Amino acid sequence: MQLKTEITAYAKAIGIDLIGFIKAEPFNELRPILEDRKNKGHLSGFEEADIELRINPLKTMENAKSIIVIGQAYYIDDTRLSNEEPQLYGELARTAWGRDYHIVLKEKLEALGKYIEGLEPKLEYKAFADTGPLVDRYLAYRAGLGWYGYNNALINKDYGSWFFIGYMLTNIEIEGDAPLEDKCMGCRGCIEACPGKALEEGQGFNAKKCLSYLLQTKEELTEEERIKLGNRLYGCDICQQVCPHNKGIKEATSEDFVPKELLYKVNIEELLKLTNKEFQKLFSTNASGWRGKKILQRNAIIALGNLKDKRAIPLLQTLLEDPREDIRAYARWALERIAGKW
Ligand code: B12
Repeated sequence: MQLKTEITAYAKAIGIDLIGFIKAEPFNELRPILEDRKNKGHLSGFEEADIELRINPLKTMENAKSIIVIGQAYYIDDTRLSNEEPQLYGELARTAWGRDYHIVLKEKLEALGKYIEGLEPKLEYKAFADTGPLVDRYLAYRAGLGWYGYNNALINKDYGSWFFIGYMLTNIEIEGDAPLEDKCMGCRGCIEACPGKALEEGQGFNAKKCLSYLLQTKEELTEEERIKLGNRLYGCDICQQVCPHNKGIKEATSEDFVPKELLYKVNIEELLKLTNKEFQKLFSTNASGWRGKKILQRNAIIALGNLKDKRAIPLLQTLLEDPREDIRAYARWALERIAGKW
């Protein structure tokens, strides 16, 4: 108990918003959920494909005894945002505001690991945020960080669903926490508001219909899908924005998730003219950068079509000469959309 209290206190001191603990044991109860999604073809393909690895922490670290799960709040109030609004802009979802959360959470976990090593020199650990094999939301649910919403998000009473999840498998025994009793109020607001109709009754979810997926996939997008994207460049927040559990919640205290060099309203003209080096500089520490320049530029071209702003025509016309065939095709589509064809 002493160890757990000390770890928790240190976590708070270094700005970790939420922390909980669970035993590292197979989570067999997850198997039917994952198999069902897989059989229906509703997984995104971005998650670990091997179900055994997803449900059994011992396959990743055979001497694991406990899992420390952390949550990092990322809601930033409008008053902390720049008023700058480029003429033609595309929007980043909150997940891509400020510093890349993968980096931020990894730093927190590493700092925590170092601290625990000082208390328990035999400590071994493996830390992950988002890209690890296990199911992050389930770990956070089991560790008492929140409850599931109909929007599939894990929701916390203080921070709503606006928190990222990270975890650390460790070889030390720590007493586990229990899941919360709280529940989603079941208003169905998210199910109705989801622009892609990805959310289904009974906590179902078809990732392939989620706008967040469409903005990341390298597959060619249909006309209908392109139109649904609006002027989004990366991520979609609608199912969280409409959630009543997200009203009156606490802001992120750290500055990490305040957009700085890269505003959340991204200047599309600039984005479309970036060299590889400039892209690297601006996007390598942003969560939207992992999919590469071409996907973000594709989304920017679709956004120009959807904005239906004639000022975009000269820019789109230059892209008709782009060496990349698919970029030329999306530019043609955007010009037709501005001309009123779609
Ligand atoms: C692949 C992926 C995606 C895919 C697929 C999303 C999905 N819902 O499966 C896409 C690209 C669409 C996506 C989008 C987003 N993502 Co994402 N994503 C992931 C990733 C890598 C794997 C998700 C996964 O395993 N899906 C499979 C399903 C089965 O798992 P699940 O989502 O946890 O589903 C749970 C519920 O459905 C619930 N459940 C299912 N049936 C039932 C039945 C009952 C009765 C109950 C109570 C519960 C229940 O249990 C499941 C197991 O936990 C995780 C990180 C990770 N490694 O886990 C991040 C993660 C889920 N994403 C995250 C975020 C922030 C987002 C976005 C908000 C980003 C954005 N702004 O666009 C959206 C939200 C979309 C949504 N409503 O889910 C956060 C969520 C944080 C939170 N507080 O919930 C995570 C955890 C990343 C992180 N480490 O912080 N994402």
